[in-house]
Amino acid sequence: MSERVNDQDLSPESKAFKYGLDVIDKTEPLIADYIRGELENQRTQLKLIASENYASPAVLLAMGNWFSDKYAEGTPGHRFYAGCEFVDKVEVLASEHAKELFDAEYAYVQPHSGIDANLVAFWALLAYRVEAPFLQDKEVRHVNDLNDGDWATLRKAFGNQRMIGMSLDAGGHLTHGFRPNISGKLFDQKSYGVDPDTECLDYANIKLLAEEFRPMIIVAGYSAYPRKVNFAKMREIADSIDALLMVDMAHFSGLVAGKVFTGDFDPIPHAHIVTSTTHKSLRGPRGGIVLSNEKGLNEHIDKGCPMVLGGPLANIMAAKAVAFAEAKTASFQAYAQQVVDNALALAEGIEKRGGRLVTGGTENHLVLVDVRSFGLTGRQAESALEESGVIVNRNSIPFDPNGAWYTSGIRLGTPALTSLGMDCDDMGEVADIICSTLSSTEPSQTKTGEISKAKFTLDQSFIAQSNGRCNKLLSMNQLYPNVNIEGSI
Ligand code: DSN
Repeated sequence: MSERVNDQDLSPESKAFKYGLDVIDKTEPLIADYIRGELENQRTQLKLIASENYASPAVLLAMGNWFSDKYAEGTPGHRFYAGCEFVDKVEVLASEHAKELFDAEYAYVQPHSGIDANLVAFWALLAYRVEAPFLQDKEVRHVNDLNDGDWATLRKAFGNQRMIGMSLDAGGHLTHGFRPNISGKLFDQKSYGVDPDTECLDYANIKLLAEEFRPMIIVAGYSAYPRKVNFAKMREIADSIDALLMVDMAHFSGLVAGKVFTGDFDPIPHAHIVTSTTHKSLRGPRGGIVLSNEKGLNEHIDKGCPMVLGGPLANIMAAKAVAFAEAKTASFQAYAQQVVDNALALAEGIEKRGGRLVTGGTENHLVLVDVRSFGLTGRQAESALEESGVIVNRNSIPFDPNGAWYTSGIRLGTPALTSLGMDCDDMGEVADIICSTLSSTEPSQTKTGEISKAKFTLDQSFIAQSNGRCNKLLSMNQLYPNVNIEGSI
């Protein structure tokens, strides 16, 4: 907890947030209280959600201003609204920063989230591969110029395409063609999994599936796979069947930006199109981006709004520009390397204490623990750890016998704790808190005498001790050490 100090001694960051909260207090004090409460929670819990991070005060402040009030559908210089002088500057700057950061020819910074970025990418690929050749064949420039019969044919062609993506239990993502997401309703999808013995991707098998199924799109990328992906190999597979390679690097874009993933493991030179969120390991505001080096694809990506996106959020694009500027620095590269070093130290610490690691280890920012090694389901492990002061999410593991709700795993990520300044020694302590909690957790019995998949017992004094250990780590590695909001009216 920050100490109360005189206003004149406050840092600029403290003044910005403290006075901002004072303004909100005058209109809806409950919201000001909830904002303070969230900071307090984030300062007192060990955050190991692999997809979360802590954006800098500069990124946070760039989001909260009058850019939020401006409509700007279209692209810089080609808007459907007047008065976009500064929105244009913001979008161009964010896009230039992204191109330089990722060494990409083209960057579209409007998507509001990862799902949106993937939707933009899917529609751009469909427009590139299906719509544009069809219009050319019919010798018209625009879909509005097609007669009703040809339009019906084109619409059927959109719905008649195939894709492959990584299966959910192997660590793939719902937006990679699974039925609960629009991508699964739009495309005929088959998924590739991992080798049952190594739990790693088997490129020969992916190639076989691709040759058999002949998808138009191959999606690579994951949200719970603790290994690197060889994008050069994925591109070879795509080229061999004339498919388009799309990489969703939402989880590891910070490691690409920080030059930890290079060569075959950097997706930008290999994929036709790359999507990402901006708020995970990249440590920016919540949002998405689309990158490409493919000639002719950019004009279709540019149509993301209004094809599948609402008007761009200029305040968020401004915050993306700030985050990309931060990610271009040497200190961000050191951060990205530390994220990976910390994940390795965490993995080793957990394995040493009896936890089974999916794939036997990690090469990125995340660790997937098979909590059956502690006699628990993922659901029990997630809840017990929350009581201990450690925030994680339960996750399916390959061939999970407990299904997607209870699961057999927990996913741990190091981007947030690394942003706090924690190092490999700290990861030893984190591994010990996690493993001692899981070892001390006992599944309860259901009313019918079976072992529950959700309920458990954990000793209260143990919980207090664990929370104390978490708070000690957090007090030595404070969140926003120069932000003090104590004493707001
Ligand atoms: N945000 C993603 C994750 O937690 O990996 C899910 O969409």
